[in-house]
Amino acid sequence: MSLSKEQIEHYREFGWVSPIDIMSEDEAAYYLSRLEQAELDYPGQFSARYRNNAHISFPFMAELAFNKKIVSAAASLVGENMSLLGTVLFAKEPKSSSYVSWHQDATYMGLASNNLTTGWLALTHSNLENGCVAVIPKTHHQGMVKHNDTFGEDNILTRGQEVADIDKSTAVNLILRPGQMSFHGPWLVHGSLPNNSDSRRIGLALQSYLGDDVKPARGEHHVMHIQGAPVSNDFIEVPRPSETYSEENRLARDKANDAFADVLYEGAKMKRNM
Ligand SMILES: O=C(O)CCC(=O)C(=O)O
Repeated sequence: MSLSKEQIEHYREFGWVSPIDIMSEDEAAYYLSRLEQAELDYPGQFSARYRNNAHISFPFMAELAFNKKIVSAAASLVGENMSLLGTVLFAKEPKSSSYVSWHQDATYMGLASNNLTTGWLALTHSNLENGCVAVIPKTHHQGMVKHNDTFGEDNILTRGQEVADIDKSTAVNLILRPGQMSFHGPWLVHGSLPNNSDSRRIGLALQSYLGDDVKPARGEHHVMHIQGAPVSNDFIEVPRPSETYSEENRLARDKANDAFADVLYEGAKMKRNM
């Protein structure tokens, strides 16, 4: 399902596009139940501190990264030759104070081009009460801006990085039902508030789909080939898993996570216990 001309224009002008219907609520509930079962069966593998790249060791997560509708929508934004840098499970527990400060994705990613897009797939409802993602329109036009590292206790981001001067009055809330998604660009300022509801708020960020002109600017990057031309030798390619939590895929995930943590924390004053 390629995005329409209007949706692509909206993304280019405002920095995001949402909501996009990917799957039914029933299908999203199926993936949520797979996730919740896997959380029980493999304790710690989806925890707040180990939330990156579960798609490397769990086939049901990879299925989402390869979902035809998602891939074709992402290809409308970055081109047909695509790889995936990583996934992040953004789970906010009921009545939790976890939040995401205003930031741009590309800040510490260590990539040399901005031809990438983050897809955020809602596995639960995502709304004002439970802290949906909010975006500041058109901020991507200013390129990369300065962030301050706060390492805030409840801040979900690695370094608690934050853009200081933001006009929050223009923020737009991306309200999604389970099975809908949004895409935002790497320079769009966005964040989210705590979950004040009695239920979990869970989104899977496909972060990010990379076009074929994207190269590492620094550090080691592990990517999964999604479609089109093979991944450039500048990246390390990780295989799509066919087996749940095999030793090989578990190690591949750890290597990808360690390498990405080195990239994200480069030059940081401290490191969280990841
Ligand atoms: O899930 C959230 O609240 C924040 C997501 C986010 O920052 C992202 O997907 O880039």
